[in-house]
Amino acid sequence: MVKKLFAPVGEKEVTRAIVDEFAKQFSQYVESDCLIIGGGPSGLMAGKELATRGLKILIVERNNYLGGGFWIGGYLMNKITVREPAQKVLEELAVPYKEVSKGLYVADGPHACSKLIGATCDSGVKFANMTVFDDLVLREGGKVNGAVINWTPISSLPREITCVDPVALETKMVIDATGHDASAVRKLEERGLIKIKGMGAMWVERSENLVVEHTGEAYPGLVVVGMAVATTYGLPRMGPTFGAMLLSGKRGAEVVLEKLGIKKK
Ligand code: 48F
Repeated sequence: MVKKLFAPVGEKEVTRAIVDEFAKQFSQYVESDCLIIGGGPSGLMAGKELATRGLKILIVERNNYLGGGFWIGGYLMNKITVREPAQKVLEELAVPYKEVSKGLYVADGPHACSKLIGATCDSGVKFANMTVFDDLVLREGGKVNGAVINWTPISSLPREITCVDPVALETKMVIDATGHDASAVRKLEERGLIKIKGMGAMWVERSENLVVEHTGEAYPGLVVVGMAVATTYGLPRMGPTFGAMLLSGKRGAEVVLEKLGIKKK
């Protein structure tokens, strides 16, 4: 005789709970205030800041897991670094860190990444994971008004097995937080609407400042954050230091608020 520790709920109730809740949320987020493509450090940070201000935010992430490159510092070693003043963001997130030399701080990747994901979830951001960004929605006058998405596994199925059309989401602003790929900006380049410069060689001291400085609206309705900024504007890469990703995410959120006419706090 099995002791009844759990509630008497069967398979059909479990399946229905998943389907109903997923469908309800998906339907609600077909329209949002801001759609963020990419759930790495810059996208998560931007999402957290915007949702904290009460905006309806969806992050589209092609992987099952969130966090992008933030789990691992570099070269498969799970310590992440930030340079002054970005340790203040680690403090905000309650991530333990230590100063290893003047102005350079180190933290555990899994701890920093899971805290950032947790804070983003707590702020009210919703996620479409295993979902790949496919294209932009462009309206007359050229403003970005949404994104076309599909299930990630669809792209690895042979054409003879299936051809599944994507679906589209409408939004007021899109943020490209896809890292080195700059996937959303690339869609504009494919149409001759923008010219991508491609990421420059590594130079940490210059790159972090430049990435934060260039964070902004690259095209009406499209804000670029994180490493996608370096790719778009030909800025040097920075390697495994993440301060600029966190601060660029914050800056990107400020730009979205400005564009939507929402006052700074
Ligand atoms: O690469 P990623 O972590 O970008 P980031 O936020 O931070 C960059 C750093 O991790 C590091 C660095 C500086 O410290 O050089 O690389 O700019 O996160 C980007 C996320 O976007 C997802 C991808 O899976 C990752 O989680 N992504 C990329 N392309 C798509 C996408 C796409 N087409 N559709 C959906 N998600």
